[in-house]
Amino acid sequence: MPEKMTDKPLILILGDQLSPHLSSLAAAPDAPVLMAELPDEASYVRHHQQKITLIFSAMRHFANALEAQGRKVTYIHYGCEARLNSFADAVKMMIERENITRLIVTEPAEWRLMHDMQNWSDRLGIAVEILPDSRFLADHDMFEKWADGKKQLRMEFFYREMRRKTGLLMNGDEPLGGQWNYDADNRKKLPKGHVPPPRLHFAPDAVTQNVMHIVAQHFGNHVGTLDKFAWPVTAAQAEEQFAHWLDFCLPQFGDYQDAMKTDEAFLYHGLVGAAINIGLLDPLKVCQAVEARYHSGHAPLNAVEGFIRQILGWREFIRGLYWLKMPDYGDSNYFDHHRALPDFYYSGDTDMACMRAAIGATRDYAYAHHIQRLMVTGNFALLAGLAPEAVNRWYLEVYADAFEWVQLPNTHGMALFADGGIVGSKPYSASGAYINRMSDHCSDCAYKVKEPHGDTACPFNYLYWDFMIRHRDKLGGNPRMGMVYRNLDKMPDEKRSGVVASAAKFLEKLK
Ligand code: DLZ
Repeated sequence: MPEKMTDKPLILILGDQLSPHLSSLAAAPDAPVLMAELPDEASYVRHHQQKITLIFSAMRHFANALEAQGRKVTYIHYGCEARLNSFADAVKMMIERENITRLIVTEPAEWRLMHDMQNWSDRLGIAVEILPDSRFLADHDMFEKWADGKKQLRMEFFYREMRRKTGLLMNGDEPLGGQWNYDADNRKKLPKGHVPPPRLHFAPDAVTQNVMHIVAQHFGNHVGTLDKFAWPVTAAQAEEQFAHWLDFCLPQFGDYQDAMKTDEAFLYHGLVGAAINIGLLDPLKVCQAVEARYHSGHAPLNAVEGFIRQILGWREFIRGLYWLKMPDYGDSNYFDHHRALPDFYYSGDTDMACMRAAIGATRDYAYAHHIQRLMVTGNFALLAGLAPEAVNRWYLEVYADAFEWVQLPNTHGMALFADGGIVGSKPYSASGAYINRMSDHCSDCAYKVKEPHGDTACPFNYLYWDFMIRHRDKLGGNPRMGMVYRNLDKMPDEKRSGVVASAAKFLEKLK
């Protein structure tokens, strides 16, 4: 038989598929593996330096672990094969070099790559098997069936389905404790002087240090710094960090989930998003470990349910919605917002203390927690009318956990309401009062949170009302915005004109 006819499979593993139980690995236990650090992936947006470092280092560690288990791995290091820019280039090289006849790959998490991959069989002349990603707890079919015929897709109802499907936090058919959602208990401000527990960080090992040199050399002009890099880069490290969080942070995670504090980027947050999204932690196991802490009496239900909702509910809902609505989900611009992203989204150089803290954490750690992302940088982008496309790109660049499937619905839909209400039922918008209630930022800010307008007033205050005035035609009829518009109607004319004038002045100078 000519050599070309023999079955020579190859498994391609992508940088966010670093899981030993991946469907592609399970499908062909003896097949060799290809992994590649590629210019196209590293540059399709200007990823934060720590994000590239994390992915390359975790990929290298994962490749080493596969080799230790006896797998043959071809690993292409960044810049070592000058002709190879894309995954298709790398596979083509393997076809030419090794006579590969069949490619096995777990479905990519991003639409652009899936779209590309669907042509590979024709382009490359081999069989291409794209397998489901069983690391997600809801497959495409389940989400499509759930969404079918529904006028509105709301996370809360999907989440209940997922609780029933997995049995997590269930008591027979009923939710444990009698309620599905304890979010109302999870909005406490940190007491004055409260010191959150220390976090487990991982000093860069030799593999990470090598990657850091490459990143400094090729991506040194991308956002962020490397000196505070402390991400777990192996499954063992991610598990160690998670176990530490279970012991020291989970019990108060619920209470302080929405709180913000200057110079405390992590507070009680799990920091597991990046590790789960690249495959170092398994989402179901993480949820089960958290649930076990409730049953053993080590964590209250509001903390445990709040965490599980993020992973089992929100994460799966967002992923289902992304695949349902792509490829044009990000094209909408409900409010017709077109303002350029101000430079301080990269530099952090702003007098607004809350923005400085959120962007500073982003720069230093490729991380900011969900309220900083939603109610500070996201809220500002919405109120100031920044162009969704620019804001989406920024969120995709700057966070270690950001892949388009999770970033786009969260930014475009939840933070910016640019989808006109597919993800959320109303815009998440707030004035400075909310930020003051949930943080200590306002006491050390150049602006005064109690002033509604004027040069020294908190910009969130007048931008909030200016946004409501500008978009009354789109929001005035939304039942969930009724109270806001009733308050606007009661606003004295003098305050109203002050708000509009302050917003115009501020936005004119915004660069
Ligand atoms: C994000 C990223 C980066 C920066 N670099 C690589 C890479 O060089 N090689 C790779 O396999 N994956 C990388 N990734 C992750 C991919 O972009 C990700 O797998 C796809 O976007 C699908 O989600």
